[in-house]
Amino acid sequence: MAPLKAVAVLAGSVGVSGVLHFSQNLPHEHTTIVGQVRGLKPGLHGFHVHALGDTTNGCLSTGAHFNPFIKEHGAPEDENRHAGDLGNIVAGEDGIAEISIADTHIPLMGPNSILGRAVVVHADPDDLGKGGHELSKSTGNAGGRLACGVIGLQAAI
Ligand SMILES: [Cu+2]
Ligand SMILES: [Zn+2]
Repeated sequence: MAPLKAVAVLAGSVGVSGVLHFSQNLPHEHTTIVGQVRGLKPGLHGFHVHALGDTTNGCLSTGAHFNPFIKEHGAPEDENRHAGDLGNIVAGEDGIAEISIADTHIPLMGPNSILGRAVVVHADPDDLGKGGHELSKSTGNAGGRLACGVIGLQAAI
């Protein structure tokens, strides 16, 4: 069975952009995400898979964090986390975040596939559910949505 590949082209209203490549080799194995996001303020930025691939109202219409198992917001390494909770990406002084993630909660295959949903990059750090803010357990209080992209199928080469 060939690996399943997908791509998301991120865009937003504030000059943040990027391309992310997704790959999964087998059902129940991890999905990898490799790519770059540019135009960011240096530092941490919340990074999630949101439930909907709807960008009719920009990133606002991509819904909440992808959460098929009705859990609370958390860190990627937490058992109690939304499937879409990928923590933070880190932009350097050049505003570029290099992304290399392997995660078992975001399959491209099967009933809880992230295909057709959206990746979102936020203005602020994700507090991973531990910030004590009223939004910590739902969004990580990660602030506005700077850029997003729909996760779409790519040719398996
Ligand atoms: Cu988000
Ligand atoms: Zn979440």
